[in-house]
Amino acid sequence: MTVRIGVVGTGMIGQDHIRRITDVVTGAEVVAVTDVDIARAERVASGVGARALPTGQDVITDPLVDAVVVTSWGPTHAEYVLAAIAAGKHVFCEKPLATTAEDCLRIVEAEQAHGRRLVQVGFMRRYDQGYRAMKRVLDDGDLGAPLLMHCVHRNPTVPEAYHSEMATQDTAVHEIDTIRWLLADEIVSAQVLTPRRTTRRFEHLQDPQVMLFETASGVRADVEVFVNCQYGYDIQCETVGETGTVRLPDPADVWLRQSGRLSSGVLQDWKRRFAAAFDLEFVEWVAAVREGTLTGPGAWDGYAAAVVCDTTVEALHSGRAVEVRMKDRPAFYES
Ligand code: NAD
Ligand code: ISE
Repeated sequence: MTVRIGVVGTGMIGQDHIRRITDVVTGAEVVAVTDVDIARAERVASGVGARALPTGQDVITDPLVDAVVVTSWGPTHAEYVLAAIAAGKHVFCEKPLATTAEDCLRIVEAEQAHGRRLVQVGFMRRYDQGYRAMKRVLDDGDLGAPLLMHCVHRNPTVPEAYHSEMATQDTAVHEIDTIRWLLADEIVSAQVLTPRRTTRRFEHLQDPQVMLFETASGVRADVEVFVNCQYGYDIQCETVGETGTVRLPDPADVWLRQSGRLSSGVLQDWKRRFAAAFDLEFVEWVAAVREGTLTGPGAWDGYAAAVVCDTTVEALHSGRAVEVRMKDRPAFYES
């Protein structure tokens, strides 16, 4: 069976996922798209032989759409995910699941009322081969108990619209999910350090920031977010265990020896850094939709990330360590 997909939001990542579903994934096709910029939706639709429909609701309720991909702006996600659950359709939602923890909880409750998992959140690092290899090492237990994690998330530049809270909500949200997933542990407190600010930033922005997280089992994780680092897109992660450490590999590249220098390139954006992870994310999601058994990051992970993000933003404003106040995980989301 071919999974017929409707896409809500045909901006940058929406177009990239449409290309991916069309050219990379087998067993799926994009049949309908929409965007508030309807001319953009029509342009994108014509490129893949899909229909451009007037609204997200039209796409979600269309009888020819089996599953939905939500790639519109963050504040619109909750409405579309809830509509997809109401229609009984699988929905892949780019991060964030919703922009408030309350909305994430409404989604969690709606999904439980429906009775089976329908929601997957776009935390694509869980599909990156380096992160997966690190998870295998940690799960094997050869390093003993994990004690510390050191993470770095650098972007070359960000636009003026990017504000200090987005360092958490838009950027470190990926580390928040990977810390929870790699350690199979919950984050229980957050603190934010605000070092000397780079001169290469818009005036309103605190950049860089250092986030300090503690997990329920006592692991300490530090995350450096530096979104105007100038030199490239750089993601690093190291976990320190009792008998050794495990570190994320840098993306493969050739080493150049020339003019007395040894050098290799640094990628410039998330699109290329995680291209293979995005591909695998969609291959596995489509396979799971066909089988009706979702295993990727779900609504509970979206909720947990949102609560930790809210706590981290509170910590940024207060300058203090703040306790994470999260609901207990329902049995529905165990395993
Ligand atoms: P974008 O601005 O390029 O695209 C968003 C599109 O949504 C625009 O075309 C806009 O017109 C459309 N839109 C806005 N409101 C809408 C509505 N109510 N109904 C239908 N369409 C609507 O943004 P983007 O960079 O593509 O980001 C989209 C989402 O993807 C964001 O939530 C972002 O956080 C996420 N994202 C994830 C990653 C990742 O690494 N996983 C990377 C980039 C973006
Ligand atoms: C962007 O939205 C992403 O999700 C990227 O992965 C991240 O590196 C960037 O900082 C965000 O703005």
